[in-house]
Amino acid sequence: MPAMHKSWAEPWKIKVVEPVRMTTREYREGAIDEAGFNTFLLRSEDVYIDLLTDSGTNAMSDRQWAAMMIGDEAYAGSRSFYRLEQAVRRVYGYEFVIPTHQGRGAEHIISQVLIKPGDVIPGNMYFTTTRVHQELAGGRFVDVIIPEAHEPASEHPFKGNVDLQKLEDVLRANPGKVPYVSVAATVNMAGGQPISLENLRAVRELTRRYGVLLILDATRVAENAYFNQQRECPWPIAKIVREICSLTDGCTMSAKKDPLANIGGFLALNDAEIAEKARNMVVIYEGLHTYGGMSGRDMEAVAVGIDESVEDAQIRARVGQVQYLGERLHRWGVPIVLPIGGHGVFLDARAFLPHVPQEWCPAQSLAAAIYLDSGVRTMERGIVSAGRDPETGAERIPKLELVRLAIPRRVYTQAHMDVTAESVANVYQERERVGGLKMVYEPKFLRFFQARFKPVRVASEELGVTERTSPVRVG
Ligand code: P70
Repeated sequence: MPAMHKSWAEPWKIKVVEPVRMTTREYREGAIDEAGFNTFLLRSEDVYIDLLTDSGTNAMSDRQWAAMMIGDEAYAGSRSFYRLEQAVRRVYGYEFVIPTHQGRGAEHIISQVLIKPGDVIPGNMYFTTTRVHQELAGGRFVDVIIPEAHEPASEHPFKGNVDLQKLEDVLRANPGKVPYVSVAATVNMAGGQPISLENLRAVRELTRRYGVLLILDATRVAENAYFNQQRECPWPIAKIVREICSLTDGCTMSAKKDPLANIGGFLALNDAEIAEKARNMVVIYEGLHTYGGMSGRDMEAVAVGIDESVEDAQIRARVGQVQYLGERLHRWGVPIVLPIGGHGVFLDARAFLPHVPQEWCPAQSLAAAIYLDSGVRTMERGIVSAGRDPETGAERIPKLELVRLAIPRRVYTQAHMDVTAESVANVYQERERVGGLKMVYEPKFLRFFQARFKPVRVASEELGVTERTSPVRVG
């Protein structure tokens, strides 16, 4: 292995650049108003530094681009599919590979194949698309993550761990009704927090004992492996990734994250019968089982990206950049989720805006305020994302009310992180001026993507101050 220096640096140099645009505050006021105060509805042209998501926003390597040129666009039996299949078998170790257009395509198929109406699916915290597909298949998600995961300030090194007692209680109380346990590595909604190998082994033991499957959301498994390496087990990343996968029966993957592609995903399994059912479903919703919604060149890019994603130097620099931003904010006293996660820094909007009640969507409002300050785009991960209970229609009130600054892979420099940190610190200094938002348009499914908001005028008596509106400041 090459010598590791104390400081990380990216194991690549930049060959192509894309200009970004800076705008005035006045311009951004118009843009966010037009977007209904929802950062998902902004035009990317109006964004300066885009930290909305690390999904599909990766910069590909010259090798990935080169591989795209030799993509085989055959409808059936594409050579590029077999390359992808080989990469998945080599790196993750699953036998059967079913390509999908992206992660949620794989989630849809595994949910339809394994879940019956009335089933219960325990998991280490919900993810929006994963849960909605479980519910659409007639299942109900039950959160069995450790309680520390819901505490932004808890510095537990593996906040993605499963509460084994809680899991066993669910398994015991629902015989024949748990088709599989759903485990994510890392846990997005908890702040990009890892699960430990030790915990995963114990979960594996329980699922064996109760005869249920264990399905991994492998979307950010290499990032999880980095934390395992640093905190638990000093193996190379590739070996840890392989170990995590070997403890599970299959995985869903969004190739838009870890595997460094712009689009794509797959479902991977070890059971031939389940794979057969899934392959039969994929042709209805995604495409033939040798492309599943991806073009041949997309599959090439994913295949090469999978190998790059488990290189030690690559993952160290990737997570290192996230840590750099998080440490800056933490040092300046900005409330963030600790420990700092793998794919982004999560601001604790309740602690940031204690004067904004949760029904006024503090995280949504904070994301709008940061955009207004600098043109940096972030994402709400709080009450708006949590949505409503499909049975009762009641609002879900999550304990975590967060704003995520997700870092695209290989896209921004340390200087971009500095500018971002300065902007967030600036909003923090002026936080008293940021108020709330109320939803004026609410879509039925995954409402956070398309919902629209209007600033709420905060009654001055409630705050003990004069005139405040949000997130457009008045002072
Ligand atoms: C994000 C993206 C996608 C994702 C994920 C995990 C742990 C599955 C998927 C689905 C995109 C996103 C999705 C919903 C709400 C906001 C943003 N996460 N599992 O930004 O994969 O997007 O390929 O269908 O994080 O975190 P895909």
